[in-house]
Amino acid sequence: MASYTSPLCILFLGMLLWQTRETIAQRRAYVARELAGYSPQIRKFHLKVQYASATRLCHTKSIVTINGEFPGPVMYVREGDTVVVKVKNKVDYNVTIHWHGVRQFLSAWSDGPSYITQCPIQKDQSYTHKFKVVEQRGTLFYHAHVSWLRATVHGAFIMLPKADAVLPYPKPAAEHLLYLGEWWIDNVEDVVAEALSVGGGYKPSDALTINGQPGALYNCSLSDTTVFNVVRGKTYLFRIINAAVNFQLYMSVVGHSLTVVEADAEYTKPYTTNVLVLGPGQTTNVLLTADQQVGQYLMSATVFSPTPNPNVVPFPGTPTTAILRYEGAKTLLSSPSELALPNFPAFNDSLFASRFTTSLKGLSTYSSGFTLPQKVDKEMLFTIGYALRPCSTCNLSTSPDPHFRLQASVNNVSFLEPTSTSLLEAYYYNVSGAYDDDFPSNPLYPYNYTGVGPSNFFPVKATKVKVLEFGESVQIVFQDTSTFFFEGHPIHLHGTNFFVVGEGFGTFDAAKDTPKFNLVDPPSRNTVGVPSGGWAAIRFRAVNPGMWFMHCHFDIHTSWGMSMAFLVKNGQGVNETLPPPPPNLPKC
Ligand SMILES: *[C@@H]1O[C@H](CO)[C@@H](O)[C@H](O)[C@H]1NC(C)=O
Ligand SMILES: *[C@@H]1O[C@H](CO)[C@@H](O)[C@H](O)[C@H]1NC(C)=O
Ligand SMILES: *[C@@H]1O[C@H](CO)[C@@H](O)[C@H](O)[C@H]1NC(C)=O
Ligand SMILES: *[C@@H]1O[C@H](CO)[C@@H](O)[C@H](O)[C@H]1NC(C)=O
Ligand SMILES: *[C@@H]1O[C@H](CO)[C@@H](O)[C@H](O)[C@H]1NC(C)=O
Ligand SMILES: *[C@@H]1O[C@H](CO)[C@@H](O)[C@H](O)[C@H]1NC(C)=O
Ligand SMILES: *[C@@H]1O[C@H](CO)[C@@H](O)[C@H](O)[C@H]1NC(C)=O
Ligand SMILES: *[C@@H]1O[C@H](CO)[C@@H](O)[C@H](O)[C@H]1NC(C)=O
Ligand SMILES: [Cu+2]
Repeated sequence: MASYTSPLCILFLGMLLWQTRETIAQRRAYVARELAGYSPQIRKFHLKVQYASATRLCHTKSIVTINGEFPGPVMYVREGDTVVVKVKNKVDYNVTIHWHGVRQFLSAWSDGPSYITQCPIQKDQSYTHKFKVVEQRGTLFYHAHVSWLRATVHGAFIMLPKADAVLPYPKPAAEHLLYLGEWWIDNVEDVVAEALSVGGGYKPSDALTINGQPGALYNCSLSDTTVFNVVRGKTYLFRIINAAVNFQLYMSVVGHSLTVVEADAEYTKPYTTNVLVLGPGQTTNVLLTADQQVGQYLMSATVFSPTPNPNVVPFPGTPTTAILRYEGAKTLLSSPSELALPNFPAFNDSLFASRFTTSLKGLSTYSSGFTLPQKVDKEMLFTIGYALRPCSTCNLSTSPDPHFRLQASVNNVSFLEPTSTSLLEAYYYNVSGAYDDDFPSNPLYPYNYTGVGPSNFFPVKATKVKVLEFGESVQIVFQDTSTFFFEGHPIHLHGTNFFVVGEGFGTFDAAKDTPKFNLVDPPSRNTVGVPSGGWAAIRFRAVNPGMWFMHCHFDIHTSWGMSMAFLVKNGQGVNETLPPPPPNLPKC
């Protein structure tokens, strides 16, 4: 800790800021201000949720932002820091902020998902989060965790390794921050409200974005295209965050290969590829060497949607682009046709995505506070897929009967969000009736999940949690179902990382598939892309008491109920017991 105060360290942090400043000029002043007040143990931030005006795709609208910035300000912290963040809500929507992927060890009250660990922060109110960055380093992000507000309310949360830590890859010359996102011309909260009232699909976004900009191929966007400056011969670290709302994305750079060195803020064995696959909620650090001729090259992202055809789940078909510009490159971009796009796999190439994810190997079987369980205490199988619910006000032409609404479920339970308390408060204060603790560990009855399933795809709509005893080792197999059609689902768990020990296509077969699990070097993640028409298996140890949301990171699927929560009970020791809530926890 003493090394924090050394001038060398300040210089290092200063250089880091200087090196990244071209990417998003706005955040420079903010970060400089924050670091000026840096102390080794406590890092204080103020996030104000406020409106700002933004123009994209020839239209201007008001968006919800953090501190008026989109993407929001970058938060730099260091492993071991205590982070204190005051969030003030100045908009008409209820808001919470979630620190996506931060383990929140013994600080479940600061996790942020609305009605799970706290009631929302209402207009003109504030809430101060306090948590420690325990054994974590790398790229994560914070985002709103109410409805779909995270579309514009998000920013990077970068955990620098301890000052004396040795990086498992060569030190890059500089680093860049790259957010992938989606943009609607309409107000995003109106889009989701409309979808839920009609009961059918939703209006897809009008553009994909890189650092908030659609890029050269979209109308009225050319001059605002994001530029990443590089110098020929140097190697750069790109911190890539998929902050999109409803789509997995491919990402690629013309003429340059990308070496993955970290995923979801856990180091990986280096893996070199031309195309990355990121689900929403996933982050990936890659090394890029500027080893081509001096010039400009398109960096681009496009949708990976492993559904049967693009009409079932419509998506923006135009790739978003940014420019990788070498120092000394002659011209700025004057027309989109000047530069070639990368070669992407087909929009529905599940095999490519699976090759990518199974190529990621963890650097160790130790991850932020726990080791990979070689034996498990609780084995669970969670089916995930679409479903229907009766709805008298709906008119859904695509369903068997128009008076049904689209839903999604986990083990045939479609999550019903509480409205008058958070689950964690209900648990802590012994308030009965807020939830049931009988979430099923397995489907009600087995069937061929990827074949012709049962005709009854009408789930229970309920607030159910799964109780885990402190210290239990858990294995969950997520199984996509064929209800209507297959779909990939990026499943995110709060409160802990997990090891992804296996994935495959078809119906999980314990006898055949379990022996093939990777118990040697599985990646540790916070979001797993469950293959379309397939399964993924994860393992973790329940050593963080609290109420932990688990949900599909496609916001539309969470809106439809593809979520549940784990209640991890206290253990014996002081460091195994959830402390009381902070005094200013928002009230419902
Ligand atoms: C650009 O605008 C035209 C005319 O409104 C529209 O047809 C086209 O789809 C737009 N292009 C993109 C990429 O949004
Ligand atoms: C991908 O989509 C195309 C066009 O809709 C279709 O012909 C093809 O069968 C799909 N491939 C897979 C693997 O689903
Ligand atoms: C339901 O939607 C169909 C077309 O999607 C429309 O023709 C019909 O009038 C609607 N019915 C009601 C009751 O709104
Ligand atoms: C809740 O119930 C448990 C077990 O009966 C008890 O130990 C605890 O003190 C109660 N908490 C509150 C806030 O009443
Ligand atoms: C499940 O259904 C799929 C698709 O029809 C079929 O290929 C598979 O063999 C079935 N599995 C079992 C165990 O029956
Ligand atoms: C889902 O739950 C409903 C309501 O309890 C039940 O009727 C149905 O059989 C269940 N379906 C499956 C696949 O478990
Ligand atoms: C709690 O502290 C004890 C003693 O320091 C340590 O052995 C144990 O691993 C800690 N538990 C957790 C969950 O960190
Ligand atoms: C905001 O949250 C409060 C407390 O849960 C709730 O009563 C109110 O209806 C919410 N307002 C909106 C606009 O959702
Ligand atoms: Cu999903």
